[in-house]
Amino acid sequence: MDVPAFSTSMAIAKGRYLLLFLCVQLVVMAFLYREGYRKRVSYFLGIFYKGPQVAVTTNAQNTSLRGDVYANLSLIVKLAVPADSLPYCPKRSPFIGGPIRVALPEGLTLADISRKNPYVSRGGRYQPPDCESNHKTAVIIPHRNREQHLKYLLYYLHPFLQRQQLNYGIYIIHQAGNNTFNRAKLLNVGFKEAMKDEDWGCMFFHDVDLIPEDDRNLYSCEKYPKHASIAMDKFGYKLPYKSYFGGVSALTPNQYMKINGFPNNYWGWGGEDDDIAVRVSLSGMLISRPPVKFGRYRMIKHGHDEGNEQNPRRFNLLAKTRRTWKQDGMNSLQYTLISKEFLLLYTNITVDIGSDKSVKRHT
Ligand code: BGN
Repeated sequence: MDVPAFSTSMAIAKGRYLLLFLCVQLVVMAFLYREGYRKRVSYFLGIFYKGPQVAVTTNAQNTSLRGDVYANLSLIVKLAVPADSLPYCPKRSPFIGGPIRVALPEGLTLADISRKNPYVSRGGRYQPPDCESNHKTAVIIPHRNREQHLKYLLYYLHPFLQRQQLNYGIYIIHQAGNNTFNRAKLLNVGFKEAMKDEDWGCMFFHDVDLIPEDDRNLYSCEKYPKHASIAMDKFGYKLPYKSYFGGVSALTPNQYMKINGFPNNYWGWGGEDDDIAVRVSLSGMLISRPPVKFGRYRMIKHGHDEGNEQNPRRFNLLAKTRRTWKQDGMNSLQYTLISKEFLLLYTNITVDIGSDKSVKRHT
C-alpha cells in the first residue's frame, strides 16, 4: 500500500513549510528590532501612503544610559503621514523611562539645550511628531534673576515632557523692576497670557528651582487640582505637612476659574501656596497627588533671594482667605504687559505687576 508513504511525505513537506515560515518570521522580527520598531512602522506606513513624503529623522545624540533624561528621545521619529492624519498617541507613552538622574551639567548654554531638542519650536512649543497628543499642557514658571536655575530646568523639562508625548508650551513670567516678588500674581498673569495663545487643557505652575526626578509623574491634569511636588529632597522626600501645595501644582482652566485663580496680594515669600490650598478646599474640591515614588523633585540650591524676603503679613492674609478669595484673584487681576517674546526654548513674558505699596491694604 502506498497511502501511508504518501501521507508521510505530505507530513514532511508540511514540516518544511512550517520551518520555512518560522525562519521568515525570525528574519522579520530581527529586522523590526534592529533600529527600533517605530522607525520600521513608519517605513511601512510610508509604503502604503502615497502622499508627499516626510523624511524619517532621528536625533543624533542617543545615549542609552539608564536615568538619562535624553536617552529615549532618539526613538521619536517623524511619521511619514501628514500632521492631520496622525493616529492618537497611546494611553501610556512608550518613551517613559522612570527615574531620572539629575546632575547639573557645567557650562550649559541655551544653544546646547536647543540642539538637544530639535523638535521644539519657537515659544518653547512641542507636539509629538509621530502621534496626536491626548494632552495640551502649558507650564508657567515665575522668574526673576535666576538665569542659571532656568537653564537647568529647561535642560530637564523639555525632554521630560517629550517623553510623556505631550503637546506643550513653556512660559516664563518675568517680574520687571525691583519691587518685592509676587509668585502667585505672576502665575495669574501666566495663566491669562497663555490662554490667549492656545486652548490649553492643563496648566502646570512650576517653581524654577525644582527638577522632576521621575517621568512617571505625569504633567497632565486630573479630576481635582493636582499637587505634583509631593516628595522634594529638601523635605526628605515627603510632604512637609498634609495640606502643602507649593512647588509644582496643576489645574485645568475650569478648576482654576472655580477658585478665582490665585491671590494677588502675597508680596514676598510664603503663604500664597497655603492660600491656594484653602481656595481649593473652599470650592469643594480635593487635592490629587501622584504616587510618592513618582512625585520626586530635586531642589537646586540657592542663597538668599533679594526682593523675596519672608512676608510678615502672610499669617493675617491667610486667616482671611475665606472672606477674600471671591474678590481677590483672576477677577481683580491688573498688570501691564511689557513684552511677550517667542524665544527658542520658551515664551518670555515680562510684566509690571506693581508693588505692595500700590495695593489697598485691608488689615
Ligand atoms: C510654609 C509656608 C509655605 C511654604 C512652606 C514650605 C507660610 C504660611 C504660614 C501660616 N507657609 O510654612 O508658603 O511653601 O512652608 O517651605 O509661611
